[in-house]
Amino acid sequence: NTVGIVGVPMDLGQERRGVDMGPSAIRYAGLQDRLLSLGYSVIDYGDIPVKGRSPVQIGDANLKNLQSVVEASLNVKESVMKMLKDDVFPLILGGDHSISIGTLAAINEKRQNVGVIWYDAHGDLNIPETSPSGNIHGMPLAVNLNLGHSSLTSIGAHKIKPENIVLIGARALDEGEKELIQRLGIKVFTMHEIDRMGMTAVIEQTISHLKDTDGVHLSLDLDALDPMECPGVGTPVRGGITYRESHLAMEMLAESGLITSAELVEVNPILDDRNQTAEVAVALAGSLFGDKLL
Ligand code: DIR
Ligand code: MN
Ligand code: MN
Ligand code: MN
Repeated sequence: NTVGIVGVPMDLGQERRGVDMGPSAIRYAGLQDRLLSLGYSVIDYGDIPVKGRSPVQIGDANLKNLQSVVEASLNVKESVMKMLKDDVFPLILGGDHSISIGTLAAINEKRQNVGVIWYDAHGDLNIPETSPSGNIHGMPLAVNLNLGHSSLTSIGAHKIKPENIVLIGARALDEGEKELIQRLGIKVFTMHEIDRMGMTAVIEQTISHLKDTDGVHLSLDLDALDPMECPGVGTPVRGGITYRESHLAMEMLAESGLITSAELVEVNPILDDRNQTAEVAVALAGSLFGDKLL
């Protein structure tokens, strides 16, 4: 069993500096040793080249840094396709959440009926017409539904079906995102459902919702967790998922055997408290890869 790691030092999908150092922070927090201690082989594919920020590209309507994000996404796609060809488990380290455009583009080339768990305070379901910010990290899940600017949607040929998506931890959805969720009937467990049903039932229902897919990609935005546990994120939203609930979620997903790829995104060491958020990311990866307390 081999895990392939690739870093995407990407910060062009949003406005806070520092999230491009996420891959270093997560590696420094001991990701590789964690996986080795669980009995996996690990291949580190290094980091994907991502352009610097300046000069800021404003050209296209409400899509900041569009051209550089497209270029980086094509490189992410190529690298994840290489991992899939090598038959390793792809584990992608962000970078901001715009990296998912490339990761899912690759996964969709290989698999037909891909499931996605979007563990995030946000929906990332904006399109340029609805985005309040113009930041592409608020758009990748929409792009994976084939919605949005054609230079983003054309990065991947096959798209995710709305019924194969589950959002967990949502608590900061924009109006356009709410409308899209209703219209497409996307399954969402907001903080309300997590509080009300408990994480056990949320993950049980997630697993049964996605059981007939052809593998599930876990897209883990660390801002899904409460900012008290994960302060090192660019867009913190209070009232988030706890550390223990998140471990439980990862442990149950590990037991399900459904997860076939994953990414850890939005870790920003500049905003962090002594690399705590990267350490949480590594701890959760441990549970996702089958670590047991006993
Ligand atoms: C907001 C923030 N919905 C936007 N999105 C974030 O700019 O589109 N996603 N932070 O993780
Ligand atoms: Mn940069
Ligand atoms: Mn996100
Ligand atoms: Mn988020």
